Amino acid sequence: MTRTALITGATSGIGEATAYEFAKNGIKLIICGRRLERLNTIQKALERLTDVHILNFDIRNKQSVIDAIENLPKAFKNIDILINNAGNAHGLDPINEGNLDDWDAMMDINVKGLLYVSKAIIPQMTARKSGHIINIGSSAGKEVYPNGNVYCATKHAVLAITEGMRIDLNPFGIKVGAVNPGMVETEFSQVRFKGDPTANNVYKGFKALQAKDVADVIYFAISRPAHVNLADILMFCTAQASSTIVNKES
Ligand code: NDP
Ligand code: 8X3
Repeated sequence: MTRTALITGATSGIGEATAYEFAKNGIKLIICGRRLERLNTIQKALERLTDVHILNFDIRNKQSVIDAIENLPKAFKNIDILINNAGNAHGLDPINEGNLDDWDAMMDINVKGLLYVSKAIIPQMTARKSGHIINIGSSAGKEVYPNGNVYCATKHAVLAITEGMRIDLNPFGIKVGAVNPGMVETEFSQVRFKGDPTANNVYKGFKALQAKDVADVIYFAISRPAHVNLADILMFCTAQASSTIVNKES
């Protein structure tokens, strides 16, 4: 039977690549994000492969999240797969110089937004006693690096929430796992460094992970047999050994 997936943060990077991967494999899609134009373009491109519905909301707005998911059309109401991907880093400053708005954004999007979407979808999964949730964490959820403070805290929280979900949803047969990438060349650094034209220099001198590399792993995770759950995947590009050790060409 055709499964339906809801992907947050599907307008760029890992979320967009995951939408393409799922569409190629015939999974029905609900794609989410704030940038409506991009959602429209992606919908147009993917509709040749699968049915695609758009949800346009800011994940920080609890009521918008609840309303959007409650009012899904009948054909998209039953969500089998939830990919909690929306998120970003905002700033890279020592804790003593951190910006409160950056901290709010990261906590509100990466942690609270993920919880709002999950809260809106989990009840239908528990009622049906099936479902699969994948939270996109980060290597930053496994270790803290200089100036990463609050971003790392949000990703540590994502991992704690993932474990909590897996434990609490276990009686319902719901799979829960995390995919934790190291550096991926997406719009992530442009957001982190607020549009600085040199933002993507962080990927210079080595071959970083690409969004499709992560999407491949996410698709692998959701295509395992019913009795197999990939609980926690840490992935790096070959040049990266840890958050701070990257083998760059000099
Ligand atoms: P991108 O910046 O390319 O994508 C971020 C996505 O999140 C966009 O689709 C954006 O959509 C969405 N998003 C951001 N803020 C909001 C919001 N307030 N409401 C709704 N959607 C929002 O980055 P990535 O693809 O790299 O990031 C995806 C995930 O992967 C994040 O959780 C990130 O922390 C994680 N990650 C990234 C790594 C990297 O190095 N790139 C490494 C490890 C993890 P829109 O702006 O349209 O709302
Ligand atoms: C994104 C990767 O190294 O900037 O989670 O934290 S990193």
